Amino acid sequence: MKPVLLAYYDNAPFGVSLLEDKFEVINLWEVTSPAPLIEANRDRVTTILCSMMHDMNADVIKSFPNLKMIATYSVGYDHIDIKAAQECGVKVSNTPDVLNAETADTGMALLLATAKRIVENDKFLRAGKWLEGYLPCGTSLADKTIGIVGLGGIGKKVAKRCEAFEMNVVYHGRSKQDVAYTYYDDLKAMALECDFLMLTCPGGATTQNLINAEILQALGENGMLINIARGSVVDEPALIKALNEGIIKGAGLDVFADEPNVPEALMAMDNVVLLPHIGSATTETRSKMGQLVIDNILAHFDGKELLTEVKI
Ligand code: 8YV
Repeated sequence: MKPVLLAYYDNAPFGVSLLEDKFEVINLWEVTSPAPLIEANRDRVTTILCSMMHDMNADVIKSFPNLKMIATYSVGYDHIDIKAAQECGVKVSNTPDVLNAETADTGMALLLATAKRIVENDKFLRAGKWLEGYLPCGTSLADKTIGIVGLGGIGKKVAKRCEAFEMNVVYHGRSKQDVAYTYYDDLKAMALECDFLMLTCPGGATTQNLINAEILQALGENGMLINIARGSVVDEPALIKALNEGIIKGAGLDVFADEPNVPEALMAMDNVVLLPHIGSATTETRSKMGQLVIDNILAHFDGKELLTEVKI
């Protein structure tokens, strides 16, 4: 009998059907009420394929007595209790690196769109308002300072792109790195010097609400916030207040506190560009992520080291 792989996610555009030789694949994403399927197979599940919207907390992990591996179709693993997984002898793989450039590009798209009021101008033109004049001017990127919060793989790609846009790049993170950009160990001190903040750090307990009212105040009335990390990194009510009251000038957001629910207050604002968490969403990059998920699962099946194991 083949081991059971529980697929919470379809791994698009790389179908989980590629694993059917070795596993009995149960596609939870195909059914409207997955609970009975999970119950019927709980004891036989050895492998879970999920993504960042599937909460793999300690209770979930422990409820599968024969679980050996969780493969997430995401670089982020804040939805998985890694400590609990390790305690249960469950290996975890993610999809780092293959999406760095893509996610950084999405960050740049949001940066440009927010600073240059691209979406607002598009709506303005389509509404036939060009005949009446112009919207107020946008904000330059060149010669401005951008503070990158979390200079990991994605943050470094953002930094490189910002250099090409003739921006001054500074960063904040857990530790100083061997890079040419100025490091701030104090986030507020960095925000005071920045025109833009770009969030590229991991989500989870250590970065929860890192961007709060005080940091937004420090960023200031001409400042703009770009978030391609996790919604949890930003105190969302504080951000809404800051945008409403002109404490900061604008925001470009790919991620939200309670996805896919986006606060009405943000939807109503013209100085905000909103995306439905599409940081890595191109056919090319999603294919690479999907391939990496499958390669990790097959490596584990064959008793080999995982290609990209999450270790803490
Ligand atoms: C998601 C992401 O994986 O990789 C991450 O951490 O947040 C995204 O790339 C993607 O949206 C699929 O759910």
